[in-house]
Amino acid sequence: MTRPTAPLAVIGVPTDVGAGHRGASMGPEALRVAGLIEALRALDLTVHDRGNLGGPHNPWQPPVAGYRHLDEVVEWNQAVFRAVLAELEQGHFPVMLGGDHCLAMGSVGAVAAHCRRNGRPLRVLWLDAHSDFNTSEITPTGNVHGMPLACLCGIGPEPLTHLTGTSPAIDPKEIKQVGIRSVDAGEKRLVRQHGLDIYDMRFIDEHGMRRAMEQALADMTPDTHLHVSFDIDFLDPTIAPGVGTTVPGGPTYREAQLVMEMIADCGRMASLDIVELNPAYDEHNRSGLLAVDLVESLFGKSTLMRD
Ligand code: 4U7
Ligand code: MN
Ligand code: MN
Ligand code: MN
Repeated sequence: MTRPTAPLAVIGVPTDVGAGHRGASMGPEALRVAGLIEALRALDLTVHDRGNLGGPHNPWQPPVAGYRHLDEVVEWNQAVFRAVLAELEQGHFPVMLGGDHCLAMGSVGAVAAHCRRNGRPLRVLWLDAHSDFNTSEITPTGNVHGMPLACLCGIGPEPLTHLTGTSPAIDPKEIKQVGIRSVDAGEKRLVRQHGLDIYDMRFIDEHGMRRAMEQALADMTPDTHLHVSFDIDFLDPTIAPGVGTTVPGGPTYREAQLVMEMIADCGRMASLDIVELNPAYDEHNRSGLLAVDLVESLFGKSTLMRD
């Protein structure tokens, strides 16, 4: 088993401006209250809790020209981009506590910029019920948390596609998606057009989670930077009800544990988003507690092995 040796920098991103439900802004505190920081320290990791980033409040307006709260989403992501890049430059392992999934434009953008500067290959592992590849033309909702991967691939409004200076920030070939079970009609065309490698629930039913993860983690060179973007709605809603956009038929507790263990074993993870936890929809923080349990496995906690 491999554990990251870099000190972790935990960055709270209390935004829900990208979502269609209020409350993901309470996610960072719910994860801390569930014991995330202590759990990571108990694994002998060095953890700097940076507290929460600041950003514009949620004006709770309807979408304009296909985007809800575009200006606010841009401002939050500029802050995320700066904070994450600063941590990477100090050799830290950034852990973002969301907050809605729009924050991945800033976090993955910073990781991509850092990899580009240091000549390191990048892989983005997207654990989600949704493929988050919408645009203003095809989105059924206007919610920008459904668009981060398209923006990172250069499809979207200028201020979001150019957060890192260069666009596209990432190549679709660098993305692997696991757990997908909700893709909108226009979005389907787009993910096919861009050749995204998607291990959807049908694949997992037929071949099992082990095979899906083996393929999603295959062919990484030793210097590959693996960024994991963990949307809590990846999990089946019977075990994780605390999200705004539940989709039935997700991974079970055991399947989710295996996902985390296989990522830990691959030894490449160098940054992480934990997003979309919405305490307003949770039951006594059980989804927050489950997230902490799974994140422990992600950082190498295992039943039988210690080192
Ligand atoms: B999340 C949706 F229409 N596709 O675009 C949309 F179903 O970050 C949902 O994965 C997006 O939670 C969910 O609004 C975004 C919808
Ligand atoms: Mn340090
Ligand atoms: Mn998502
Ligand atoms: Mn999702």
